[in-house]
Formats: sequence, C-alpha cells, structure tokens
Amino acid sequence: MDAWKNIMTSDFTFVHAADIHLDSSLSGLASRDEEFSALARGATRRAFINIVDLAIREGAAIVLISGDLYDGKWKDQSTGQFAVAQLARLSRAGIRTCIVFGNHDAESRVSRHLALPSLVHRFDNRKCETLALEDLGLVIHGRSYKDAATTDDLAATYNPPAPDAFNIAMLHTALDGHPGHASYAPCTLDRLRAAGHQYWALGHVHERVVRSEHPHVVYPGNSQGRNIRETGVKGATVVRVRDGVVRAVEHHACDEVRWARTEFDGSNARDMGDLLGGVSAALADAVKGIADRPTAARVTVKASGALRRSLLADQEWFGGEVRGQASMLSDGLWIESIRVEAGVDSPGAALLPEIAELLASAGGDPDCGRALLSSVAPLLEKLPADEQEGELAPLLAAARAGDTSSLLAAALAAVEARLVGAGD
Ligand SMILES: [Mn+2]
Repeated sequence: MDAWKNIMTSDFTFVHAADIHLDSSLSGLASRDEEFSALARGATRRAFINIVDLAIREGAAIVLISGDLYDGKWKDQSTGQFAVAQLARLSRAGIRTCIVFGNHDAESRVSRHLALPSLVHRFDNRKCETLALEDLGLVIHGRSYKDAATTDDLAATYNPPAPDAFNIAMLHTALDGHPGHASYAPCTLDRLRAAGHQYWALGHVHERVVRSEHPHVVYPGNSQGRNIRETGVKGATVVRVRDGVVRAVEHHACDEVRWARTEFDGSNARDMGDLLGGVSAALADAVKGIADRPTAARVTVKASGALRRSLLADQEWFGGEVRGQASMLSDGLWIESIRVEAGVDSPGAALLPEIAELLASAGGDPDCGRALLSSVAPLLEKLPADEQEGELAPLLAAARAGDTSSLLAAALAAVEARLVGAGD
C-alpha cells in the first residue's frame, strides 16, 4: 500500500444499500388484497430502480450493495437481467458499484451469474479483497459469502485499512446478534470500531441502524419492506465524505409500499363510538410522515367487558368499521389485519377500602388457596388433560400444577370485577 503515500482523499458521495432482495414476494396483505397486491407487485425491482435514480441524482461516485441483492436462486433469468440493466445504468453514468453477496445470494444459493457491466465489482468469497480507487483516495474492502449459513467471523479475515486513504469495509453480518436475524458472520461492534476503517458498510439487519459514528458502522436497512415485520420508511443511505471525513449520513426513501403497526388501548372506552375514535387517532399517528406511499397497517385493539365481547361477536362488522376509519384518513391506507386483545378491566372507584384489604389478605392465605384448588379439582378431572387452547389454558395449567397463587390472583381479580361491576 506504499502507493497511497502522499495521496490526498478527494471529496465524494456514495450510496450505501443492502438487502434489496430482488423479486422476493411480498407476503400477508400483498397476497390477500387485490388492489394492494397490484401496488406491491414488482416493488423490490422498483426500489432498486429508485436507488439507481438516487445515486445519479446525488452525483454519487460509487454505490455499495452490502449483501442480499438477490433473494435466492433466480426464478428465471429475468431477475439477473433486470439487475444487469440497472447496474448498466450506473456504469453509463460513470458510477462504480461494489457488491458483496450475503446469506440469501451466497454462492451456494446463486451460483450462476450474468456478465456484469464494466464499472461493477463483485467481491470474492474465498478471501477478503481490497479495491483501490486512486482517483478518489478510496479503498474498499469486502468479502462475499460462499455458503448461505456462514458462521465464521469474516471480519477477522479483512485486510487492514490503507493509510492516507478513506477506507470502506463492506460486510454482511448480524454483528453480535440481532432479534429476528440469523447470526451469520458474527463479530463484535468493538472489533469493527477498532479495525481502523472509516466506514463499515453493513448489511443483513433489515432496519436502518447507525451503530457507531467515527468510525461509522451503518446498516441502511432493506430497500423495500416486504411484510408487517418490516415497518416504516425503507431505502438507502447517502454518505458525503469531505476531506477524508464523513460529513453526512442521510437516509433516503426508495420504497414503493409501506407497513405500519398501531395499538390502541380501549380498556376505558365508554362505547363503540369512543373506541373507534381512539382507533382512528392511533392510526393517524402511526402513519404520520409515512403515508406518502400506499401503506398497510396492522391494528391491535385492547378492549374489555361488554365492548370486547361485542367486538369478538361480530369481527367482520368491526373490521368494516376500522377500514372505514382508515379510508377517512387516506385513500392510500389499507388495514393489514385487526387483532382484538383483552384490555385491563377498569378497577372502578367503588371498591371500599375494607373490601380491597380483605381481598388482598385472601391472596396471601394458604387456606384460601387450598379451598380453591379442591373446588376446581372435580372440574379438572372432567377436562381433557391436554387442553391447551383458549383463554383459560394458562389457568388450567396452573391448577394442574397446584399453583395456588396464580389461581387465587385470577379468582380475586374476577371477584373484584364483579364487585365493581367493571366490564358489564
Ligand atoms: Mn437480507
């Protein structure tokens, strides 16, 4: 790396993307609702087009793709042809592209590739490769996956940073673990921070996360949310380097449809109108700032007592009401699904302190527990031993295990609810 002595880094901008998952099918509502599915079809491809447009618009010198460009083995050649056509647009604009492959497009899953345009570099999977772009004073290190389930610490095999240059290291990794993501190419954040590279361009985690600044360790997140687990704005990260230092890290939306979740606790709702008003306000809040794309939202409603019973008794009608509220907010808002959960029964103000005290003391009384257990024993004998479904399942399991404290707590809550008339 002697060639780097006396070389000044120049100012440049790059686009960092990952987890594009071309031609991955969107699931859930995207397969159930005809209208939404028409909007979602081809969304991963359009997101990639949007990344290319972004790079051209921003005058980027380089585009980095940190793994999972492909979702897996191509269904047919058109997936590869589409990718080549977009990479060619970048090449024609004089923009370089660097690609490492991750678990989804490891050699073991996607082994045949089409010839790539001139300015595209695909990193090797047997060892770390280092690419020097002398005109920019930029050095890029990277290594692709050979096997989908790569459990070695690939970061440990990376070449050291070149002196007098801006060093980017591209890696598909879960770091030391991330909920919902397989622990591939494990390594620690401290290890990456200490390695001396100025920017770690990571992929694999589908949420946008900046794990460190100076040095930067960044996940741009995936470019298109594909199901209700991948919520919010998805896209790519634009990074501006001035005088060899990262000056700006900006996330840009590249997605075509979005997913959102909202929860409304209607335990204290007075009536259905009150509950629906609350759901509508919660929905409006959940999609604030993201509703410039067609959005599918999951609504979870907590309700108790009579209100909950009427929701459960006619879920189709309630679904219609919630969808009605959604269409009043925006014609680009779909309801992915509606979940009704048990709310907290309102404690009411009517419980006399003396009675409350009595109930509390019963909770700690072993005689009470034994009496309760013996009174439910005949019932337990009549029920099938493997009853695991339904609301009462945890309680039945507690009774079978002789867990009197759980039984007592539930019984006392029921007594209290009766006394204050909550829920009826
Ligand atoms: Mn991925």
